[in-house]
Amino acid sequence: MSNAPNAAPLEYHELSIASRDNLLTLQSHILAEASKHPGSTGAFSWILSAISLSTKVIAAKVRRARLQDVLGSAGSENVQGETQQKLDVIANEVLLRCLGGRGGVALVASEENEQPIIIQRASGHGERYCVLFDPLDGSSNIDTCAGVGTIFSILRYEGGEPEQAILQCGAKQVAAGYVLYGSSTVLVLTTGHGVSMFVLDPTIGAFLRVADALQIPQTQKIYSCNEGNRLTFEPGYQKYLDWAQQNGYSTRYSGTMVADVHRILIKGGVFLYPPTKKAPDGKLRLMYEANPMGMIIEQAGGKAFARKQRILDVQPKTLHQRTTVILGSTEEVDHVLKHLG
Ligand code: P6P
Repeated sequence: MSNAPNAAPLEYHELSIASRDNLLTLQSHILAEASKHPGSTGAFSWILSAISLSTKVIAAKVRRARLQDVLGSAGSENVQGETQQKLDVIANEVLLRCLGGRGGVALVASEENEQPIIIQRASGHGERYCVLFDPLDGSSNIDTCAGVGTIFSILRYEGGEPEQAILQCGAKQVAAGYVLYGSSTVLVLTTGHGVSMFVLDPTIGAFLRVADALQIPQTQKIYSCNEGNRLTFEPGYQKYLDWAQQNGYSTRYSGTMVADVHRILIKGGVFLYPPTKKAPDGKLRLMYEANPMGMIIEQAGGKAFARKQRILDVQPKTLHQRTTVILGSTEEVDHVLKHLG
């Protein structure tokens, strides 16, 4: 690259890569996606922007939790009968506050609230959406500084009473994503056209895109499962675990779905939460854990099943219903399904 006086103008490809790679923020990505839908009102973009803002606030609170004495139990239980961590309540309130002010939101539903919350019953025009979320997945791991996350799912609001309007199968999601508060703060998003990944740069307070059109490896000898429940698994799952261990598989399990699924998205493998004696229908929630994760994994070229049924085809009956989960690399999911008979 010449800087000599009177040198010919530079071509863009002659610039050094460092000055050429464009800094693409989540905001720019959202606007670029919106520009592909000329008739859009921008409501969908506003919702994604609210989720971006919320998760930046949650990330800041998670990282200072021990310093600000917001670790541990809030002394209350959520609708699941699970002890709420202080940060569960805080994260939930942050999301409700940020989404509550956005015009395109008709309803929100949270793991922490028994019923959907009506934001705007009717508006003059344009698309409106239902936003579902698990505000702080794996929060019991906060005290040990392990990864925790936020999971979200976006459906169209197609009218009707909230309790029914929100009960749509996962295949009708218009967007899904999660934020992992791990060694860095990573946001993974799909709007149905592939999977993009962003990392929060705390020095500028922006999510920067680091990958687009993410593809999950088709195979990887890693399974992620809480084997403490193994003796209560149905025989097919136990046969799979025997087969995997006889074929040199490794196991990785953190107890936070977002962290375990993110590892599988990046490295491949299979995550499974089989039925157990304590959770005969599975432990994970269909609407705001399995469905969004299922959409992301499928968009990345993987599979997501509840026993022998595609998770995104399951017709929900209640907002907080639970499901079993087998998701990850196509070949690895097939190995599990083969043993279920
Ligand atoms: P177990 C966290 O409580 C969670 O909902 C998921 O994030 C995680 O995958 C699962 O439960 C862990 O459940 O029974 O293995 O502790």
